[in-house]
Amino acid sequence: MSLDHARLALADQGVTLLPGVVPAGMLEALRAAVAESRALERPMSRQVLYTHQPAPTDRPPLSALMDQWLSPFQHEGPGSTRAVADAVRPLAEGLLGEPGVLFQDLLLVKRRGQKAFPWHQDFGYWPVDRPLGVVLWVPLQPSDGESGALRFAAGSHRLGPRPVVDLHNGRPQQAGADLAFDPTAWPTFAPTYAAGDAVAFTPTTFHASPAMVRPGERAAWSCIFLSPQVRWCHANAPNHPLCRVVADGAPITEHPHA
Ligand SMILES: O=C(O)CCC(=O)C(=O)O
Repeated sequence: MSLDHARLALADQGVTLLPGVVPAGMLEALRAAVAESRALERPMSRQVLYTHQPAPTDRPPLSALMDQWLSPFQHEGPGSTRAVADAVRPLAEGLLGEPGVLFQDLLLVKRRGQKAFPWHQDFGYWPVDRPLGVVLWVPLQPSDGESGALRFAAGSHRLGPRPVVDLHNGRPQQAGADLAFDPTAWPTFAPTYAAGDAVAFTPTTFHASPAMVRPGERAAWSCIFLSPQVRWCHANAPNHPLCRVVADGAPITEHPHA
């Protein structure tokens, strides 16, 4: 599929599969980043981001769902994903149709016993003012539903921003908020990913991943490139760690946010 076709599919469906776009060397580098993050005991995210209030005390740690390292591209040397993020930038910019600002990336490892990730949009977790950007999700081995591969509600980006979800229970974080999203109302796009496939989706496309039921683990890497039109907006996710370092209202910049 050409990049133009993929950009149109992304606009229309909110998601598009990009077969064979990630070379073996990049997958190897990302697997090495997972191994290095573990070997160096880099801290994993301890909890789901509760965007507007402290984590409720009765919630388990994030490791009930997944092992996650936030923004490994910001590190230098071993375990850094910076080179891979730089290498996929042209793809992301081709999909955006404009220059991209690398906002954050994630290493995401799912093992048997960890729970399913519920339906959610990503935009509500970010301290930015508009959902203009593209998320690339790259499984580091062939993946399907039984290994907890990411799936999508095709077209659901048309709902626009909906309340941010508590990933431990799939309900809105804010008491009384109405998610107004029914996954059965949208066609489910649940690819079987071959090695080297990636999927692109928008910040408001609802997505979820089932529990891993195979032995071993499912590792994935995701990265987010935003439009340069986007501005920091602390009010969208005041508890995001970047709110401590970026100026509210300023155009977004890349790490180190000087
Ligand atoms: O990798 C996964 O299974 C879920 C990741 C996800 O949904 C996210 O990071 O927003």
